[in-house]
Amino acid sequence: MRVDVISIFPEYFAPLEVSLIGKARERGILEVHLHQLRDWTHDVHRTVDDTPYGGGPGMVMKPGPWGEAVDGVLAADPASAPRVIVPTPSGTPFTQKLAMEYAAEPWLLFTPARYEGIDSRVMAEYGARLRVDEVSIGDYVLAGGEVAVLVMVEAIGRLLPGVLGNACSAVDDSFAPGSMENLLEGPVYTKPPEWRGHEVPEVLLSGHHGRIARWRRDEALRRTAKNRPELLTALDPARLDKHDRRLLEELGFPVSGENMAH
Ligand code: 6GU
Repeated sequence: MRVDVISIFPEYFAPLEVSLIGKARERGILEVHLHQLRDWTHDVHRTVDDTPYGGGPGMVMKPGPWGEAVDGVLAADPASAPRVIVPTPSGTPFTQKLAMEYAAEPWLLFTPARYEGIDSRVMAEYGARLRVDEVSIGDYVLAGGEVAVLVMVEAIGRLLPGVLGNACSAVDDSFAPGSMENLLEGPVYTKPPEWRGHEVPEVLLSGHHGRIARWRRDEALRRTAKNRPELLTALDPARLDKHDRRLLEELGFPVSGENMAH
């Protein structure tokens, strides 16, 4: 996969040289191209922002430099076209599902903004020719989109074939479609079996795969009830067995008749 990022702070992306994503780049699975937006300005001050039409606080990023920068990136491969991702707190939520969708693309272009965002005509211009998504990583406001790009590239990059050591690691991620769909993962343990008086749950040492799977599912349900109760109410009742239903009732989330599978 090729990833291009246009930003006034390309140095913000140094973490992409480290760890899993750094290794993926060394192995040629991921190709990252960073671009300085100011390289496409023409004034001595390398200006990228101006006051907003209609008034109001803050500054807006000028369309000119963005247009030239995006055109410059598109020219790298005129036979192809990237999926464009515009990070903004006003965007559609970034989810594991969207990460999986992006991981299947050959080319992504991220356009993280500072100030109050990019002049909307830039998204209109490229939206008419390319797939342009405005995407948010959560309900809080960052000072700029750069950290959001780091988050998204890490979530996407770890899904690329050959990036994770264990091919199954991404399969039972929380939020990944599959057997534990929309349940949080429960606690994990490693050696030693006793640490500072805390013991590893006996079932995990039992070697009994059926009991271990059941225990893990119970813990996933408990943790989801505690930390993300709204995920439990959205569970598909058809996927809940008798044991699930009894535990959910104990936890105060009875599976009501009207939600039951027909
Ligand atoms: Cl993508 N950008 C900014 N600036 N703030 C955010 C965000 C993005 N997602 C959540 N908050």
